[in-house]
Order: sequence, then C-alpha cells, then structure tokens
Amino acid sequence: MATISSPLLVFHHRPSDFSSPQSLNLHRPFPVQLKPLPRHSFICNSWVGPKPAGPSTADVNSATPTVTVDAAVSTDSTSFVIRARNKIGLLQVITRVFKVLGLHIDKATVEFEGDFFTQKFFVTDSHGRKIEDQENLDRITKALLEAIDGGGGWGTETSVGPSTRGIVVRRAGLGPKPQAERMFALMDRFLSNDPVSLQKDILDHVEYTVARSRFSFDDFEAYQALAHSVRDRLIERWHDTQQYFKRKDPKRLYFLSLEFLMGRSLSNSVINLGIRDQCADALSQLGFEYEVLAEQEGDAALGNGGLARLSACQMDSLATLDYPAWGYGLRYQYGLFRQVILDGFQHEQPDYWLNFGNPWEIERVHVSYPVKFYGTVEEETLNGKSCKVWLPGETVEAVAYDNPIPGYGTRNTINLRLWAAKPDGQYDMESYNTGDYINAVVNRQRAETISCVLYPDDRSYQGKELRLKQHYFFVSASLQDIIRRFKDGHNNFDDFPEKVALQLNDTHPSLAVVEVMRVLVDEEHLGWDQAWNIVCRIFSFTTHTVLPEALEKIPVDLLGSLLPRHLQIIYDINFNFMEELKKRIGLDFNRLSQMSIVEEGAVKSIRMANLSIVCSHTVNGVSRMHSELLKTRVFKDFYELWPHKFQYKTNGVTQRRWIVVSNPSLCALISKWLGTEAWIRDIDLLIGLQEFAADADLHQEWKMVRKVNKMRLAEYIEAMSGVKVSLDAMFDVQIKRIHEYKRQLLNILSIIHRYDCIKNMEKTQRRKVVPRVCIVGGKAAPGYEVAKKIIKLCHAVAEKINNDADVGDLLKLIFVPDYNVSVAELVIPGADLSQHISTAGHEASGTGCMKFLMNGCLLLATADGSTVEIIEEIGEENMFLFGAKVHEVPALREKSSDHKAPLQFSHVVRMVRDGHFGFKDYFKSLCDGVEGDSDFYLLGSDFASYLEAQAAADKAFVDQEKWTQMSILSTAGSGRFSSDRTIEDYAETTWGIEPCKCPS
Ligand code: NBG
Repeated sequence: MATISSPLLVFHHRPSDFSSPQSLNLHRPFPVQLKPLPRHSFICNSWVGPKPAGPSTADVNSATPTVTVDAAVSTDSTSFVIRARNKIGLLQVITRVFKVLGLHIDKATVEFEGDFFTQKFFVTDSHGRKIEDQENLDRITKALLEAIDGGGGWGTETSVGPSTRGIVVRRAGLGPKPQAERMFALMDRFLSNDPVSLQKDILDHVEYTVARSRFSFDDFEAYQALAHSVRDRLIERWHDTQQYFKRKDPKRLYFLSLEFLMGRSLSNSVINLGIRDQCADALSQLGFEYEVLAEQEGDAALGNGGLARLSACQMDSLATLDYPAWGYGLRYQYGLFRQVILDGFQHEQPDYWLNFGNPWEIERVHVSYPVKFYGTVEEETLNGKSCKVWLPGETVEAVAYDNPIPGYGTRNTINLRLWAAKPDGQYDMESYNTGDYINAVVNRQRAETISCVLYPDDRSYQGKELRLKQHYFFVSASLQDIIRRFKDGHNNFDDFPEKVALQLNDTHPSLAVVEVMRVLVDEEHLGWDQAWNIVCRIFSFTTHTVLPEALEKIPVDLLGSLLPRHLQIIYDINFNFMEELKKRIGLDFNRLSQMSIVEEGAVKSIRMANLSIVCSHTVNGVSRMHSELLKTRVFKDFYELWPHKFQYKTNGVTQRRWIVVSNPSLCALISKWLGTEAWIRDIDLLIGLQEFAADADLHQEWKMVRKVNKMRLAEYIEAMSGVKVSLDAMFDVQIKRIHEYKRQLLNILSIIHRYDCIKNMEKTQRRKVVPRVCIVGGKAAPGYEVAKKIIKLCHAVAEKINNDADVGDLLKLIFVPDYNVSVAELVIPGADLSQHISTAGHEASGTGCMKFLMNGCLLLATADGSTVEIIEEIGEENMFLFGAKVHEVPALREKSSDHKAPLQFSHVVRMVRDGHFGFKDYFKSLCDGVEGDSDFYLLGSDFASYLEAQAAADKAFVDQEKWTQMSILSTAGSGRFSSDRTIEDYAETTWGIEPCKCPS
C-alpha cells in the first residue's frame, strides 16, 4: 500500500474541508496510506440531487476513466462527474485542470467503490456563471480525460503535480488564467546547456543548494553544485520518459537485483546527456577544471563484484536502447567495505558512502510501502470461500529513492528505484504510555538496519535472518510498486503478463515468485491455478555462478518464522511440482529428491535456485560455456525435464562507461579512424578498425594513446605506493575479487618464479628480459581466510622484489588497494596485458576481460567462461591462451599429485614455505592447499603452460608493431561483448519487450 500525497485522503482526514476545495493545500501532501476504502468507511457520499447519468454497467468494471457532464443538477453551476480508478495524486491533477482553465470549484463530492471513486465537481466559470456552451464543455471534458489518463502530460509517476511541458489543455478555447499562463511560460522551457546557462545553474546551486558564498567554496562543493545542475537536466528527461511510458503503456521490464555497482555518476551522466564539453567549458571559465571536480565524487558501491557491475552496465544499455525498463534494488547505507592495507594485511572499513550526501538520488518520501514480517497465518471465510490471512508481527516501511539512468544519444532516462527501510507509522502506544519513550524510539529505529549494510560475501550464502529480511523487504516493496502501477491502468490480472516482465538477477530476489502468488491468491482473491498461470509467464531467471556452494538455501525454520505464509505457498508449489514430476518420471525418488524445492537434510532447507527454475519461463547462464555447464551438470535434471526453458546470454559491458568515459583518448582515436561516433551506440561498427590494423599511422597514434594512459596509471601507482615504475615495462594486470578459483595465487607464484629467474641470470641474459610491472588488485570477503592470505603474500613478495635494487625496473609488483569501479576506470586503459586465469569451468562468464579487450589490452587467459567466445571473435593468435580445458579438469583432479606439478612449481612453493618472504607459518596453509592432492584448482598442473603463455607474451611485447596490431584487433573484435547486444537479446528472446522512444 502506498503512502502518498493524495488530496483524496486529505478529505479522509479533514472532512470539513470537503466543500471548500480552495482551502486544500494542494502542494503540501499528507503522508497517509492509500488503500481502497472499505464500503462502510465512505466519508462523503453526499450526492446532491438525482444520481447523474453515470457510466454504463459495462464501464463499471472497466478501468477506463469516464467524465460526464450533468448540467441539470444545479441551476448555479455545472457538474462534472468523474469516475476513475483511485490512484496517487489523481485528485490533485483534476483540481489543477479546473484551476488552470480558470474555473471555480464551488463544491465537490466523492464516493468510493473498491478501487474506484466517483467524484462530482460543481463548477462555474471565472465570472461565477454556469458553463453551458457545448464547445467549452467538450473542451473541459477532453482536458479532464487527458489528465486522468496521463495522456496530457498531467500525471507523473510520483504525482508531485502536473508537468507543463507538452501540455494539451493550455491551448483550449477557454484559455488558462494569467497566473497559470505565467507558470507555463516559466516551466515550459528546458534548461539550456550552453556554458553561460550552465554557469548560472552551477553558481545558483553553490549559493542555494550547497549554501556557500562566492568566496568560500572548494572543489568538492563545486562538484556538488555541478552534480545538482546535471541532476536537474536528468530530472527533466526522467519526467518526460516516465510520462511517455505511461501514455504508451508498453510491456515493461522490471529488473530485480539486490546489487548494483554504479561507481561514479557525474562523468557517465554528462557523456550520456551530451554535455561533457559544455560543462568543461563552463567550469574552466569559472576557474575550475572539470576533471578535478569529477575526481571529488565517491563510488556508489552497492554490490560486490561481477554480478553487481553487470547490473549497472545493463541499466545503461536498457536506457540507451529505449527499453521501457525499471531497475529495483536496495539503498544500503553502507556499501561494499573499504579495503585498507596495514602491513600487507587487509582490514575492512565501513563505507558510509552517504556521508557527503548523494546528489544523484531523489528521495520520494511519499512513495513508501509497508513490508510485513513474522506473525501467524489464519484461515478465514470470504464470500463462502476459505482464504488465508497473514497477521504480521512486525511492519517496516520501505521508502523509495529514485536514481535517473540516462541513455546515450536518446532522451530516454529510466529509473533505478532503491528502497530504504524506515520505521513504520504505527506506534506501540503501550510502551509510549508506560513512559519508556527512549526505548520505544530506539526499538522503532531498528527497522533501519534492514537496508543498513550490504553483505560482502559474493558467493556463499549462509541462511542469515537479516539477509533473508533484506531479500523479502526488497521483493515486497518492489512488487507493491509494480502492482500498483499495473492497477493504475488495468483491472484484469490476466493482462499482467502482457504488461510486466520480471527479471530475477540470480536467486537473491527469488522470493518474488512466492510473493506474487501470495498477493494474487490472498489479496486479489484469484484462484490458485489462475495465479500460477500468471506467475509462470512473467519471471525469467539468470544465474551467475557454477559453484554449488553459491546456490542459496534457506533453512525452513528461519523462513517459516519470518514469512509463515510464504513457506506454506512454497510447500504448495513444491507439492504440485512433485506430482507433475512423478507423472513424467515415475517414482525415481533419487531424482525427485534432487529436484525438489525442499531439501530434506540435516537442516531442512528451501533451494532457491530450484524454486526459481520451477517458476520461471526461462533460465539462463551468462556465457555459452556456463549455460552448457548448467544443462549438463548444475541443473541437468531440470534441463532434461524442460529443455525449452534453457537459454544462454553471454554477458556484455557498456562501451559508454568502459571506453568513452574511462578512455577518452582512445574514444577520440576510434571515432577518427572510423569516421563516426556512431559506434558508441552501434558497437558492431568497431569491426571497421580491422581494416587499419596494419596501418603505420594508426599504430603510431594507438601507441601514443596507450602511452598517455600508462603515464596516468604510473602517476597513480607512485602516488599510492611510492613505487616509480618504468613506462617501457609491460603493465600486466589482474584485478578482480580475490578467490581461489580466480587463481591470483598462480599469478603470484609465477612472479616469484620470474624474480628467481632474474636473480639467477647473468648480466647479458638480463638485458633480454622484458621488464614487467605486475599489478594486482581486489577485495577478499572479510571471512575468507585463504583470500586474505593471498593478499598478504602478494604484499610480502612485493616488499622483497620492489626493494631489490639488483632487479630494478625489470620487475615490480604493485597491489592496488580498495579496488572499485573508479580504480578500474583508471587501471584498465593503462594495461598492456590482463590476466583471466580461473580454473576452467569455474568462471561463469567474467566481464573484466571484456573491458580490457575493448581497451586494446591483450588477454592472458584460460578457456573459461566468456573467454571461449572471445577466442572465436579475435582468434587464438591474438591472445595468450593456456591451461587445462574444461573437459580435462575432472581427470586431472583424479591424477596423483606427482604427475601434476612441474619442478619450477615445487621450487617456488618451497621458497614461500622456507620463509623467503617471511611469515613462514602464516603462509603454510596456502602452500598446503596447492600441493599434494589438495590442489583442487590445479595451480600445479597448469603451471608449465602458464609459464609458456607468459613467455609468449614477453616475446610478442618485444615486437611493438606486432603487439599494437594485436591490440587494435582486440578492440576491433570486442563488439560482441557490449551489453547492448546482450540486452537486445534478452529483450527479444526472454522479456518480450520493445523499444519505447520518448520523442526529443
Ligand atoms: C559473477 C560471476 C562472473 C560473471 C558475473 C556476471 C557473481 C556472484 N557472479 O563470472 O562470477 O561474469 O557474475 O554475470 O558475482
């Protein structure tokens, strides 16, 4: 139920205002709950005179609003009878229409009927006379209908009042009142983007938003003012897009994800709005540098890793490709922890990212919904039918924060709505009355903990109550919002699948399937079969992992206590599924129990992945290889049962963020050689670079761009670590979350090997060594001991190497602390070589590799995840491939340890064991984990081919022309890995949505 600003409800609270609408404060909304009032609570059914010729019986059940004129009912005024579905702010809009047309409302009445209301307005013209002229009556009726339907630009998503751009009624014959004309004149304009207007806006924000004087604002405050100026422009587009979507009413995609790694917004927004240069000019005339201000922004890190950054890329593509989409997520107060390194050890510090305000969000205090937890379920009889009623034990309020997401080269700006938990409006009078005021307030405040902190484990999900609460809180608020929006224009749930596609981003939002069942059956009173039929047509499910331990399971006891009705529904879904399955496969109990949604183990649990597969129409992996693994291993049984449900969608990343924003020099160079900027929207054009791959001029310019980026990175490294690195060295990068399967340890061991080789070389041999700067970065989950030891080992080895003057520039090892989106934007363009070296069959896709590829960085990789498809695009000869293939892995694991590891491997592990880098005891378990039979991730058996690939990279680097050609071909072949391609594929083959482009 929405808490909204509706004058309808003002009536509810203040019936005495009813006959005098002028006394209503239309601009100051009341935060009260909107719910269809039960019949017995009608507050104003004071019909005057005979009942007007109302809507026909056919219309009574129709969602279409009607406006009728009843001229006979009063001699002094004309009555307009409006029947419409009750929705947020509608009455405000209607009242505004009369006002704008210069009409007077003498009196009004309202009657509620379920979701509908019938409102009667007694109206006179500006001279206080009854309106009888038919032409005028028609105009008013038309204006009202347009306003109610949202077609005239009156209604907005949040009902903050009508927007006047594109308004229809102001040209009506009656003519608006002079005040309204003035308001239109002022609001009818868009903000201008010339430098002078931008300067004025920025300085206004310095003074009125940031509240600083002209003598006392610093770079950060200038950034804030700039951000607010950009945000104003985003809001204009956001409004227009939402109104347009509302008018067109297309099928919409709702992207449900618990994590979004948005990074910074300023640079991305000015690029997508096309005002980057204007902003830079405007600022430079004021004595500020755009780049310096952009650096002031902190990262929005509301996610862990690949999955979360993918969501952000996909939002960018959805907006750019004009899809009618909304994202939903949680507004964590603490994002992903900050990684601080002390003596080489990782420490976690809270990321209170909202400390300095967040200019990019719009707080919607009146868009809030109650979310229920705990309690009991009772059986009641309604209209002779028995139904379940959930009596919750706790209610928390979800408040919306909107984040506009602008598309590139389009006016479309979509919404990412994030929910924050707040105490609800119900007070525990008991504790207040007993005088325990402080405790009562403190208890209520606890509600906020739900959206307080992001869980920092990216792939192990223990059944934690707070985590489950977060999931349901998110799901419940989002669905209330989605269903409310659907009911605004539709009254038959059978149309729901025609209008709504719900995307489950991994299993975190899977409770949504159960929640939709609960709402349809318990609240909308649909039959089970009808509700189930709807559920099965709206959900699609993407899984982002191959690791069984990452598949969420929720203990039944926990679920039953927190969400008692949901557990019942899950049991019912499972019962029906098991019955269907028995008919298909017979009494194969082994298989039945493996496929069951309920796991009967030591801890009886709900398997969220099974639940999602059973209830979704499609299931997909995030690369071709991943999808194959799902079909043949992880969800084999389900694939055999429903082969048609399984799809593959190879991930992609947005070239706007990963080339245009983060590598402007490369962006300019590509546009120059392709003769167009069109590739920024149409990535397939990049292939055109192939033609120039051997062109000497391009080579020179390409090398220059790469050098500039390397210089930027070298400066950063020096500032951060004090280590000066040579620009002639190969910059070799591995940045990603630290995980055993991603094998950062393999990288570090090979660096030790390289160091050892250099140390043992003659002077003449050393001259042939290709100098390297090895850069490693990534966070370890706070409870993941092995990952933390890997970070420490990296520092210990770096300490030794970087301080060894004998080795000098031949080898350096740098750990980049606190790796995040902004760090990636700096590091990726400056990398020569990047490593994606997971054990084959473990990386679902990988998206970092795509960002490096687009930036012309060569890949050193295993044939895992999406790398397999990259090979197809650019050819094996343009990268350095090594290691066991996925089908070889099981046999290698069986092999006895003696056959696996080469001597060099044992030697470097021995160096660590012997304390060559100190911390002998601390590193012992790391060494034990890769030797003998415990080398699960096959570091030993891949070591030899890894060293060969490294040697091949060295060799290629010596021939700079060859290297540059490979680099150009990497960028040229990266088109397939744009999230634009992925999103188009989802839109067409999974969601069934079409572009809905807001006119410019
Ligand atoms: C990650 C996978 C990556 C994949 C991204 C995006 C999580 C939980 N999973 O291989 O490990 O590229 O998801 O799909 O972040």
